[in-house]
Amino acid sequence: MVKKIALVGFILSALMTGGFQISSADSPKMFELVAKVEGNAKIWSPASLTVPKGQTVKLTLKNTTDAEHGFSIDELKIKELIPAGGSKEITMIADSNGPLRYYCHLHKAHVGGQMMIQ
Ligand SMILES: [Cu+2]
Repeated sequence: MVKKIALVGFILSALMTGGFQISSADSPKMFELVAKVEGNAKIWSPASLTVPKGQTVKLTLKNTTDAEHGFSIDELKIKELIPAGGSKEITMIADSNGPLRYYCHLHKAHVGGQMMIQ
């Protein structure tokens, strides 16, 4: 009987602390970033993104313009080229502290954004 109570207590505490959420902790968080033209400016949208610290994150980089664009995050050594009208998926782990700047390394005027890490 004492063993049973201890087991129930263990399960309860595991449930309360989220100890059983193994599958959701393992599956990557998905985010989408889009290179687009807004008015006269080329931007990466959204301009700010919050990703979980230390977790695998999948970024889908979409380019809706008619020119090639770059996507870089220096701190994570990410430097990608996304063809006109194309997209690219990258997987990353943000294990440093943010914010990290993301930007297009091809065009200085192309407005990037910042990745917050939480
Ligand atoms: Cu660009």
